[in-house]
Amino acid sequence: MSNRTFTMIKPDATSKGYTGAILDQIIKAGFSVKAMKWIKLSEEQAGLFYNIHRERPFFGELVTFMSSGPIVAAILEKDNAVADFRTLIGATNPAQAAEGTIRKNFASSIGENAVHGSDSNENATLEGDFFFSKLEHF
Ligand code: 3AN
Repeated sequence: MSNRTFTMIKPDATSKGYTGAILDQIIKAGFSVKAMKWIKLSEEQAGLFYNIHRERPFFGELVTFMSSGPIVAAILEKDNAVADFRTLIGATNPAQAAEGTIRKNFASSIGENAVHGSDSNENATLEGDFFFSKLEHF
């Protein structure tokens, strides 16, 4: 699965009406969509997804935010998908994100930063499997 990554368009971006523009930027950058769903997470589900951050000081804020509205979850395919997608979205803190990146264009703060992108091939697989059954991606 080294040619696949997992993304979420986060509640700040869906609520501001940026979903279409963000998907357009992702597709124009050469990614193809292999699975996609529009879904609202419960606090429990958001906590499970971000379990690795459970001990971090921002965990409660992160879970509240990620369950505050709908998200778009998707599996994306492209050569070198994980690294290329991290480049496309930019730094975690949009104030430090490079010009033209999705977070520079659409994010407002380090917590509400518009999109998620997997940080490794292993996590891309785990995160994709969290949202999609085998029947839902191909
Ligand atoms: P990234 O999403 O760029 O891989 P991580 O894995 O360090 O960043 O953090 C996961 C998520 O936790 C971020 N996307 C962001 O929403 C949130 N987060 C990270 N650092 C902070 C922070 N200092 N304050 C609030 N939320 C944060």
